[in-house]
Amino acid sequence: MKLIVTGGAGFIGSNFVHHVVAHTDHQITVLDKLTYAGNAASLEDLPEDRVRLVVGDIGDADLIDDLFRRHDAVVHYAAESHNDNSLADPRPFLDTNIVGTYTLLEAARRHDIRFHHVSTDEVYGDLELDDPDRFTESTPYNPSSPYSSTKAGSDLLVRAWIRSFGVRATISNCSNNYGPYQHVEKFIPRQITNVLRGIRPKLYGAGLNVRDWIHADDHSSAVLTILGTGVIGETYLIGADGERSNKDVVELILELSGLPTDAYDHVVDRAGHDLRYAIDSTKLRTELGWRPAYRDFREGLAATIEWYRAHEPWWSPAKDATEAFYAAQGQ
Ligand code: NAD
Ligand code: TDX
Repeated sequence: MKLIVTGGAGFIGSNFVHHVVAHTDHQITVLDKLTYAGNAASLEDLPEDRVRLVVGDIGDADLIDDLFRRHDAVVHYAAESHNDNSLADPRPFLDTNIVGTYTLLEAARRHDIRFHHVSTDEVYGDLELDDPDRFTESTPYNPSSPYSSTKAGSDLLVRAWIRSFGVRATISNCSNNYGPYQHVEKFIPRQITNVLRGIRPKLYGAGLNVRDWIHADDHSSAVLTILGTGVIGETYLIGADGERSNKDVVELILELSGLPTDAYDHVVDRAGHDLRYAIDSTKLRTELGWRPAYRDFREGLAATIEWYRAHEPWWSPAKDATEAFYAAQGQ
């Protein structure tokens, strides 16, 4: 299969490209604008005869037309992905997440190309800490931030293009990912690289917010499963039963780094901060037989800390600007 991976130089997209190269014979064209979040170095150890990088914007209709003509399927990861950035400046989120996805859908319609849309559990809003329910495919949309509302909007565009125009698409909504190649603006890499630089980790508010962690490689295996055997028109939730409070995660990073578990700071909370996300992935497991491979968060986190320790040249160019952005907001 000839596959286009949009956003394939970002965190989850690059993990997916590594996964596909290791587990299939597919040829991959990565389409990535290389924004501040994209890094060609995340793809540099991959075979050149299997993976090609095209630097471009998903909103460039002519470029998309040309690429879609020559491929069988597209897996759409490209997005503006960081909630804190979306609070500071929402505009790029509308351009890429909404108009960019629209541009891809129009081309998918013209070329009848198989389309998989990668989305997030944040479209469902948040849950109370003691709510026994988790998100399912039938939970109503209720996004909180500019980021999550533009992802919700993109999901709804995909649904409409399936129903109105017969686009052969599937959608997945995944929980919080961790693993190698994640930008230092995000929670886990920010705290790991803070510790590596001798800076105290920064917890928003009281740190009681809960995220449902999944290793990026498990997200990749789930997307590959859906691309292979998912039913056109269907949505699948992806999660690995990994609920943890932010405070627990910071304490574990400190413990695994050999530091006192209270050596962190509480900082200004995020505006509109979602309290808890939790995914029920029964549909994906029972209908498509998917299972996560990374079941021990402590082990996965220890390996992720080791990856950042060993890859300082990959992350350090972005670290100072990222911390300056946070410092300006008291975070
Ligand atoms: P990321 O910010 O690390 O990567 C995004 C990539 O998209 C970058 O390489 C960037 O250069 C590229 N990009 C941005 N705008 C573009 C444009 N207009 N045209 C072409 N390329 C563009 O994001 P991520 O964390 O890897 O997330 C990837 C996808 O997965 C997103 O759609 C996100 O909503 C979704 N998702 C992320 C998580 C998570 O925990 N990070 C969880 C669930 C779903
Ligand atoms: O320094 C920090 N301190 C802190 O306490 C940062 C950067 C974050 N946090 C908190 C906020 C969240 O409760 O940690 C939690 C995780 O924060 P992020 O890494 O920014 O992730 P989140 O907002 O949960 O969104 C992520 O998961 C869903 C991804 O960034 C999204 O792209 C994805 O859709």
